[in-house]
Amino acid sequence: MKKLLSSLLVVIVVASIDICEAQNNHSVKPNDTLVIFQSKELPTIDGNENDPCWGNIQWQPIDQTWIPYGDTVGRNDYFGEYKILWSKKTNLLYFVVKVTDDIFVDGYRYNSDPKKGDFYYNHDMLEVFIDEDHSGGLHVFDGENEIGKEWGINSANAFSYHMILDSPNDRETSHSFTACDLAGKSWDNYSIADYADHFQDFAMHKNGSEYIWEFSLKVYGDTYNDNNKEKSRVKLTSNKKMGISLAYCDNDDRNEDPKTRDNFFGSVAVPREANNDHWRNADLYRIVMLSGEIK
Ligand SMILES: [Ca+2]
Ligand SMILES: [Ca+2]
Ligand SMILES: [Ca+2]
Ligand SMILES: [Ca+2]
Repeated sequence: MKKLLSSLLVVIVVASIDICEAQNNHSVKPNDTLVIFQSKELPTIDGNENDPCWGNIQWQPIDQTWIPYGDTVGRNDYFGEYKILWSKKTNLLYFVVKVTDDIFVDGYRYNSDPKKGDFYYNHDMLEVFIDEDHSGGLHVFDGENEIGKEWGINSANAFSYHMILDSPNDRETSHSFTACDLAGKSWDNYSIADYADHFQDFAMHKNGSEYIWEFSLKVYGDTYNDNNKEKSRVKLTSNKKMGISLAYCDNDDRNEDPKTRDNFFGSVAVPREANNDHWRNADLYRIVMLSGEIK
């Protein structure tokens, strides 16, 4: 009896630890390696997931509510998932991301001067975070001294692509977007970069409240320099490890001024104290591994 009681206790303790750590039943943790298969055929980047190569790949969730932390939202308000493939031939990563969002709040207008632009993250927007060498660490600025310690010494240590565009009309597709990210040396001396040309192809298709984002991405290393991009372009190879997370900013109020995001959803479970860290720190990006296996 005593033995039974103690094993019951162990079960209860383990179960409650699990409840504390997991924000929901499908939590993916940063260390749960995502194997990215090679693509036999390349997907057509048209905002349609019907390419045979996508059919062979499993959906991955973007289901962790980072803001407000642990919040639950209805399936109609937001639902998101993604797939990734890679190609040796084109040296590109391919993504398809399916998002349900009841109200699409767009209207962001890009300006490289942060004083003149709107805050992009208060509009509906997809984010892709990539740390090519899975180094982790800070990546906001090319900072020196104290700034470097707090915000990073190399902004190219990892990229956070804030992908934003106006919604196409229903059953139509858009091919142009902005990929915003911070660049510069400090909060006194920075700009909003547009890295849209890091994406070889891009499409977003609207079908009612469902949005299919499909795109291909070039991968750059941490020696990246805007004036000589190709020099830091990384050759994708089998068994290569990287850090990649995806996230979605959801705002559902078109009329508010100023706009404020309602929710921020991410593809990995993170602790409460790191609920909004991806944009500045790559430590908790999900580990991915490029597989030699062709699907
Ligand atoms: Ca397609
Ligand atoms: Ca929504
Ligand atoms: Ca890095
Ligand atoms: Ca929305």
